[in-house]
Amino acid sequence: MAVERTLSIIKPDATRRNLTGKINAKFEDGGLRIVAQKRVQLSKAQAEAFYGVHRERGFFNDLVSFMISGPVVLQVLEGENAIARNREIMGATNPANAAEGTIRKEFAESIEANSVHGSDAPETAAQEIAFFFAGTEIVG
Ligand code: IDP
Ligand code: MG
Repeated sequence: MAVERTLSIIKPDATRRNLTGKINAKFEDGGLRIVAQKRVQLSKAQAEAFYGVHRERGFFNDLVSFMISGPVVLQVLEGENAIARNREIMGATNPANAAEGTIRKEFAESIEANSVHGSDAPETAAQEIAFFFAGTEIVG
């Protein structure tokens, strides 16, 4: 295993319910370190670009509207095997399929409003981190 970094987003359904601290505790208890964090309101253009890979999916417009419906918390998480580890801590995309103890099992409202985003591979993690953070904003 190697130390990796991954991009995490605490989504608007979770910031609205004041769950940032409870979600961050899951990351920290799970062995990940929050090495960058900022609360922002995404623009429509940013949300469309970030989720561009899903542009052809039927849920794309709804997803973009949801992601700009309130503030998000952008984060870089660091740790051993951080990309896969974060996906384990998050749980399955659809909370109905998420394992006990995961963020999505405990907090997600629906398959769309599922509380967190996490990068899915080393290449996307690097791209997604660079999309939102300057190198100087990340302090390991
Ligand atoms: P992931 O977030 O677990 O990586 P992706 O398939 O990459 O899941 O989908 C990105 C996001 O799009 C999901 O987290 C969720 O918010 C939304 N999404 C995925 N599938 C659906 C769907 O079938 N209906 C509505 N929204 C969806
Ligand atoms: Mg994904």
